[in-house]
Amino acid sequence: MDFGQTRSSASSASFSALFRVVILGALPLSCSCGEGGTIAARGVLSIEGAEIDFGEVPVLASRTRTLRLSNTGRGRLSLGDFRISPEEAPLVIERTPSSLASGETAELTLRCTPTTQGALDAVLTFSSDDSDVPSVSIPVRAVSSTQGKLQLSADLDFSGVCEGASRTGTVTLNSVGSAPLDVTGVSIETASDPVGTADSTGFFLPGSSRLPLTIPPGEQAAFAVRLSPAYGSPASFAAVLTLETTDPEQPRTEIPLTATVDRAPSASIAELPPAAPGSVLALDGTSSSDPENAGPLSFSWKVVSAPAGSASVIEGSDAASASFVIDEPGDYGFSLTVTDAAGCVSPEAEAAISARTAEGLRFELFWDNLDADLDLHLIPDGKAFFGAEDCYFSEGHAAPDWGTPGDADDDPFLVRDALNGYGPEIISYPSPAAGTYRAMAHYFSAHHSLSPAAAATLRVYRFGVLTAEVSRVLEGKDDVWEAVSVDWPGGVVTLLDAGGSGQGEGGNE
Ligand SMILES: [Ca+2]
Ligand SMILES: [Ca+2]
Ligand SMILES: [Ca+2]
Repeated sequence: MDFGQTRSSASSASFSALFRVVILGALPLSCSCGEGGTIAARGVLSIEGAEIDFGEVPVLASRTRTLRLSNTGRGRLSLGDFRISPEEAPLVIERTPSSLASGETAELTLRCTPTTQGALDAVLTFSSDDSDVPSVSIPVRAVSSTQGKLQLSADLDFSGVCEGASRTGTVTLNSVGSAPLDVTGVSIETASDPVGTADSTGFFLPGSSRLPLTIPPGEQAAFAVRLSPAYGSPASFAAVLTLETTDPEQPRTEIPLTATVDRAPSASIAELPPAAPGSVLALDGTSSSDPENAGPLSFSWKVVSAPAGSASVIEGSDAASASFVIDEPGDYGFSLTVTDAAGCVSPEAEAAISARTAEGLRFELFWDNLDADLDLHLIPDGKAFFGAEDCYFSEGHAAPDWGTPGDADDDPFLVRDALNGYGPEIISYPSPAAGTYRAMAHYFSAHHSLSPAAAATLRVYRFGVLTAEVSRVLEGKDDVWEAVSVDWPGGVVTLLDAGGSGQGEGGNE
C-alpha cells in the first residue's frame, strides 16, 4: 500500500464524467468461422470508467463507489477472480457480478475505509472469459488527509440514586478533528466484571439517535444515560457504555458506569381504630422508617377517598401524627408517603375505614342547672305535644309505636331519662320514616329551686354526625321550648323558636 503524503485530493467528481470511456473490448461480435461455416456467439466486456477514485475520505470514514460492467456481446460472459492489490489496502469488494447475459449491465461495488492519513493507490483486478480481455486491472485511488477526533466530556454521577426514582447522566461527544466525526455505535453492555452483586441491566439510553451520526468539526452531540432502579432493585449497578467513532486514535471507547442505590423509606400507617361519624380519627405514621436512617423523614398525608359531601381536611398532613374529623358517614381512604433526607420517596401506604352508624337520628338535651329536670320530646309533625305519639319519658311513651303497628324497628325510643341537671336526655330514632319531626324541651320540675332558670342545649345528630346545636334559657317549671323540626330523609334542621340560638345544617341525602 502506497500511502505517500504528497498526493493531493483527487477529482472524485470527475469520475463518471471524464472517465465514461469504454476502454476495453469494443468488438460487438467475434466471428469464429469454422470449417462448417458456423458463427459462435461470445460475450464482450465493456467497462464504464478507467479508474475508481474515492477522492477525499476522512480516516475511518467509509465511502462506496460502483463500477458498471456490461456485456455488449452476443454470448454469456463470465467474470471472476476479483482481487485487490495490495491485499492490505483498506478496500472491500462488496458486490460483484459473476456472469452477464448478452446486453446485461451490472454494478461492482467497492468500499473504502482508510485507517490512516495518506494517499491510497491500489488496483482492482478480475478475469473474464472475453478472450480479448482475459484480465482486467482498474486503478483505485483515495486520499485521506483529514480525520475525526473525539473529545469526551461526561456527567455520569449515579451515586445514591433513589430507589423508585430516575437519574439521567450525559455523555457529550465533541468533534475536534479536521474531518467530521462519525458516531457509528452507542451501546450499553454488561460490565465484564460487575462489582459484587451489581446489576448490569439498569442503565439504558432513553433517547433514540439514528446511527451513524455525523458531527461536523467544532460541534458536539450528547447522549443521555438513565438509571431507573425500581423498588426492590439491587443495591448497585455496573455496566459499560461503549462508543464507536471514526476517531482513529479511539475508535472504540468504553466508559464504565457504576451506581449505588439509596433505599426508599417505607411508609407505615398504624391500623385505623373503628371510628364513628363525628369523631376525630388519629392517623399515625410514626412507625415509618428509612433503611439508611439518614436524617428525619418528611410526611405527606392525603385523603384518597371520602363520601360525597365530606369537606374535612387532614390536620397536620405533613406530620408523623395527623388527625381527621369524620364529617360524614361513609368510607374513607387515606394515603401516606414519606421522604428521606436524600429526597427518596416511599411507595404509598394506604389505609381505609368505614365510618357508619345505623342510627339515623339522635337528639340530646342537656342543661346547666342541677336542680332542673327537663324532658326531651320528639313528635311527628302535626301530632300533639303530650299526645299519643309523643316520645318522652312517660310510661307508654318512652318507645311509642310509630309506623307499622307492632313493629319496634321503626320506632323512636328514649335512651336516657335525666331527672335533674345536667342531662343529657337522649332520644334515638334509628330508622326514621320520611316526614318531619319536632324536638321540644319541657321544664318538668325545678325541685323547688330558688333559681330555676336553666340554659338548655339541644343537639341533633344525623347518622352520628352533629348537624345542629341550639340553645335557649328555660325560666322555670312548665316552660316549653319548641326547638327544631327535622326533615327526613334530607336531614334539614329548621329552628322553630326565635328565642333560641344556635345553628343547624342541612343534610345532603
Ligand atoms: Ca434512604
Ligand atoms: Ca327529665
Ligand atoms: Ca312501630
